[in-house]
Amino acid sequence: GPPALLTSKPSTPGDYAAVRQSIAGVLDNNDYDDGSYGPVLVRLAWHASGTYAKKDGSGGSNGATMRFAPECEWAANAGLAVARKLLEPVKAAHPWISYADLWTLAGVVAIEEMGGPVVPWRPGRSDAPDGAKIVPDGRLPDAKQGAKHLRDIFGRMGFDDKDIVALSGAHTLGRCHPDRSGFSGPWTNAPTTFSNLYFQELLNNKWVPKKWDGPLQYEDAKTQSLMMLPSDMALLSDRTFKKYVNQYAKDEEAFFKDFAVAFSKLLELGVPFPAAAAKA
Ligand code: CCH
Repeated sequence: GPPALLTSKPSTPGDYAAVRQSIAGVLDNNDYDDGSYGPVLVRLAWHASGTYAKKDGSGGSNGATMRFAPECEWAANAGLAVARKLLEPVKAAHPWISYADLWTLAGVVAIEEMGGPVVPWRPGRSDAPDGAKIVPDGRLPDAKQGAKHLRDIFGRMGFDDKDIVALSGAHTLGRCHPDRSGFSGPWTNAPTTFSNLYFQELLNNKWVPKKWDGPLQYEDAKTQSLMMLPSDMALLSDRTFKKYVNQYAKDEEAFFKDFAVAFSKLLELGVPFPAAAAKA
């Protein structure tokens, strides 16, 4: 049955520590993937936020519009219903929190529980009604593309080259699912631990195109058990990106620090916080 925290009476509005505990309580499950829902929760927080455009302030995590069609049906969001459903009992135990705050907080808690940095997070997002105007499909990155595309997509959100590489380090977590994205396999051998292993694997393996029926992806020549997307490989082939890959592979502390800043910023894009609110 569900953890005790989820069956007790609704928590006090504003008790984010209680929400964090409930999220931590639903993370582990030996029947799912590598034993943790952490990675897919991080992906939900990112896709909820990564629709933002700086030039007009549209998109972003505020509104939690991925609850509704068409956003929940975008190809880029395939598989994220798993993460949204997982959080329903948490929402039921803490009905006062908005979905938009819950989804972003869940990504933050998952990263922390998997051994990653503390990511500054504050509440303030509200939920939009079904039928609210949403952004067009196509704002999330396409794994088949390279460095220019990454700069276009992340530049639209206001991120620079260093931010792009730091955020890409989240691929140390989780895996690709053929029934979701069409790609297959994990980037590291420790997909439920947040670390700088992604950068080490990128640098230390010989990556060759995988011979299979699926879309172009790369596998490590030696064990053929790890993968890289074409968009991951762009971090190696672009000189500026590679400089940061080298740095983060050597210095996990620097990666954690830069990731925490960039991920926190990502989750806050477009959110109308009251002017003087402090970070919780
Ligand atoms: Fe990612 N990502 N991501 N990604 N992603 C996929 C899975 C995860 C791209 C494509 C894919 C970020 C950036 C990019 C995660 C976090 C982040 C998958 C497989 C594809 C494809 C989905 C599947 O099949 O389940 C591309 C392209 C980019 C370009 O930059 C960023 C930024 C983040 C977070 C900061 C995580 C975590 C996963 C694993 C999900 C899981 O279910 O295991």
